Amino acid sequence: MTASAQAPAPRRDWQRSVVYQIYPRSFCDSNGDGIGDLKGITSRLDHLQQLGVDVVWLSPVYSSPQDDNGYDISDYRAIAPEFGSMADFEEMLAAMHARGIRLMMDLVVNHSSDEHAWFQEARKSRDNPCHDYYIWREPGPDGAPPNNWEAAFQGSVWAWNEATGEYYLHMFSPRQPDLNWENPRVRQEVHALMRFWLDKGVDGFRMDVINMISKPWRADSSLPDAPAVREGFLQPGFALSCNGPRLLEFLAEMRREVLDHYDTITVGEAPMATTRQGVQITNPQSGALDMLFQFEHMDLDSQPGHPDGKWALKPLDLREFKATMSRWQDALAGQGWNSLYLSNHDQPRPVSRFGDDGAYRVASAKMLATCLHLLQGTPYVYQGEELGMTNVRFESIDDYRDIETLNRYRVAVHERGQDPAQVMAAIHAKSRDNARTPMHWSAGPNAGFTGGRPWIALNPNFHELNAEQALADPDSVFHYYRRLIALRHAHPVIVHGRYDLLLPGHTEIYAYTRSLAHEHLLVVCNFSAQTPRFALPPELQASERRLLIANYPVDAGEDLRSLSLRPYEARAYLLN
Ligand code: TEU
Ligand code: CA
Repeated sequence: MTASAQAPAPRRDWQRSVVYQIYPRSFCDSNGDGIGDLKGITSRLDHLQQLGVDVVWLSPVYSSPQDDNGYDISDYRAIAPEFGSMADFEEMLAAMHARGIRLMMDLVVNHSSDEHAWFQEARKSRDNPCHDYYIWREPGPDGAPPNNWEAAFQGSVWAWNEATGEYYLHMFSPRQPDLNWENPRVRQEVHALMRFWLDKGVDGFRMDVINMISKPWRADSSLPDAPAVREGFLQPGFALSCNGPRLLEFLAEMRREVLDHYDTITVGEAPMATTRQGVQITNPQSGALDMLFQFEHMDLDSQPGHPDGKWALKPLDLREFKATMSRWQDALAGQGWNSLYLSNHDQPRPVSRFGDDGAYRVASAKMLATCLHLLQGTPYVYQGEELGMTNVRFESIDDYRDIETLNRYRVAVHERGQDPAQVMAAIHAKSRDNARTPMHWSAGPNAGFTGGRPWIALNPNFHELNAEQALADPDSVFHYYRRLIALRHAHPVIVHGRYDLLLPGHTEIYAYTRSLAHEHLLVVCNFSAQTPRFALPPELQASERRLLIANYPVDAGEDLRSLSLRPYEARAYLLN
């Protein structure tokens, strides 16, 4: 296909959209095998419609040995049997479309599963036609791996392939070999599989680690050891494999070959991305994608440069959080488009991480949502976030299922002799399974998630924290999210207004304004259990105000010139 003249005009309604992420394994099980599935999703679309979301991002449902819960795909054109059939998929898609909800699929093409036919072929011999679909290196001296890079899920990024006498590269698990995007045939295969799903009627893609498809080294170069941050151990290889020189070219080609021929919504996941790349990739004229997931705000509660990476905990400094969010707000304004998230299937629950999941759970969940949803960008809600679901604290490592968590425990405790209690404390704070315990639908058996035995244990707090209870309570987190989403749809200032940070140095309050023509939106959020005072800046004092939303009862006539905020209080006013 060539860049045709009949390409549809770019649609911008993703700018006023809210996206809801479904992690299918944990959403709703329809047949009692303990695993969430497509029919389960279809049966719960009322929930999404009531919430008012516009788009669903569905984590992978393709054929997969499930080494990394579907982020290891063995057939890009088939549905994994545990999730259902292609007919179930089509039924789900039609049911979403009937409700005006669009569907973004997860596109995982930095790597495939080792069970994908391409890799099964590629590993047979060096002259196999698929061999060059993957990234190979000769062994080092004594047959050792080519270098000291450590994979995201522990161990070397190199795995040995006996039949060819070579190592192959895997940035994640050894069962997720990296594809070689330098090979044009790989790119054509990806374009073809994207068309397959778009022709079926899906509306776009969330693209897994998309900035890893171009490696920052030459296809045939030998790869030197990474500098040691921990003597005698493997060294983090992640940063060394993102953002290669051909990234923009590969994405432009994908846009030209595929995306421009459909009406799509796209978001690229981009660890290590800078605001400069954010603009390059999401600029409406010259960029290839609508949005990017950047990670800078997700890194602020780990110690920078620490060899234990995300597991080296550090308390969040709100000033850093504000500075990071503001940098992205400012850099992309008019130049690109932000995606706004505090939560997804890889991250702990935001109310536990940035709020208070005890006495102030409801207040702080609402405060975090206020702060995020009134920024410029497209907000993402991860399943259960709209209920204020919390982190889980399994006592035994045996209750965890996530490959990253299990490998971390094994290596830290059994290979490095770290204190198991400390390792577990970090797992309680950061494990990806915090987000993956089943969705809480009701106070019934297994929270209404399954009639069988769930693949991962539930968070025991579902008795008092579940969708049935939340829908019946007008003051619930759910109804608060519903109102925030409706506000975005109703007020252009929330979508397009200019962002200005107030009080950058305040350690407890995150306050900002959004301005469009003569309209100003004022957002005040208390990130603490204290009662700090907020003073309205003098230039805003004369204006008329209308309260848009708040998480505590508010006296309409209250003097905003000096306000004592309650724990985790949030308010948003329209000022004229
Ligand atoms: O994640 C890639 C990524 O960079 C991280 O979020 C990663 O999971 C994190 O560093 C671990 O703490 C994507 C997917 O979202 C994730 O679920 C997959 O495991 C990974 O790619 C591999 O496909
Ligand atoms: Ca099932």
